[in-house]
Amino acid sequence: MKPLNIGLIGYGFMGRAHSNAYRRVGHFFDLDHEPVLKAVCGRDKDQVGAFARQWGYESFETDWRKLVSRPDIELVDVACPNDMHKPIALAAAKAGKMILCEKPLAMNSLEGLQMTRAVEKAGVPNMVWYNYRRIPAVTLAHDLVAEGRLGRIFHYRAKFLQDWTISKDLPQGGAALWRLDAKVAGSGVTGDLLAHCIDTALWLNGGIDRVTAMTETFIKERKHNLTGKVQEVGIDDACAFLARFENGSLATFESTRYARGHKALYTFEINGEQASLCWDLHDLHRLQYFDHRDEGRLRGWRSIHVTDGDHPYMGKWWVPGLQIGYEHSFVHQVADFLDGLAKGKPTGPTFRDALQTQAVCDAVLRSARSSRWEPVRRY
Ligand code: SOE
Repeated sequence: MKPLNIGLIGYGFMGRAHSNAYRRVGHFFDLDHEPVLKAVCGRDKDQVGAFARQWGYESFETDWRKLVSRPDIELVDVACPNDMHKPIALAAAKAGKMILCEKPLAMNSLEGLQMTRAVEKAGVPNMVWYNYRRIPAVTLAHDLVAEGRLGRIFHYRAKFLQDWTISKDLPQGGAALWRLDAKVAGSGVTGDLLAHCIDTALWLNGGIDRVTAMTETFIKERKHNLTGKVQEVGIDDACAFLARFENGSLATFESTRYARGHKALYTFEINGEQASLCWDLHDLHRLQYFDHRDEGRLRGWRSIHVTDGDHPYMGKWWVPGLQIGYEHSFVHQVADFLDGLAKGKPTGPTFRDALQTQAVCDAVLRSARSSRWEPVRRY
């Protein structure tokens, strides 16, 4: 196996998810490359040093520019807050590094376009961590749709519900709470949660042509952790939108961080002329499937336990019936990236794919402001 030297920037929730994936992938997948945890970067020397020790990184940096310019780093993994994605990706592309970037690609499509042009001009392999595509049941849903089993698609329905920002005493800004700070996150649930739903939807059901949306910010002011002052909240706390896909199907999307009782309820349902399917992150190894072509007396929803050897990715894990979880979607994403690298092929979602998701997010936020249907720009 050829070593592939990783430089990770950011060591929060996603830094851990990615590091875990690099560590495990070679044990379960037969690959040409072996990820080497060369360096991790973060601003706080003590914390990043502790992270490096805990996860087995060979070294650490406190300045991302230094990490990007190190000749021993081949792949830069951008796992820090959204406002830093663009500067890091541009510098990494210029330095000729491969780049894996956390979602959403950027703060908006303009930034996303600059980043996409930069990686394409540099000719460096690139990918965005929309990990839910690689949960085996979601991949199976993709394959069933691609095989045409559902027939003509009429409806796509997705939601992503959480409840962790309901308290008005929760501050915004700083570690972990940057997601509530519009200057750092770019948007609220639209870029953080709906972007996942949109990425899956574009992958399963093709392009979105136009959208009409509404957003709300329920708590208008929160104390800012970095300034200590009570400041206006600029993010969308909730967003719902209607969409028309290019294939003529209609869709509804909804996301909020104010759905008491829901922690990470990502669900989608697709209704086709011949069959329907639905999936739920809280029961992630199951795919519900209904096929109208079944014999009438036996027709009904099948709950497919996606754990068999011939299900996507599952042949690499345990024995049939034993399930895997959330973190494995990241392992699968690294495995596919390394496989693409060996074959000289891009692995989706590339920056360009993620730019299209960003274009839908932008149209949604534009529509929430204009109260009109807005076209989605095609990239
Ligand atoms: C927000 O709470 C969050 O962690 C997102 O940032 C992730 O992308 C999502 O997968 C889970 O929820």
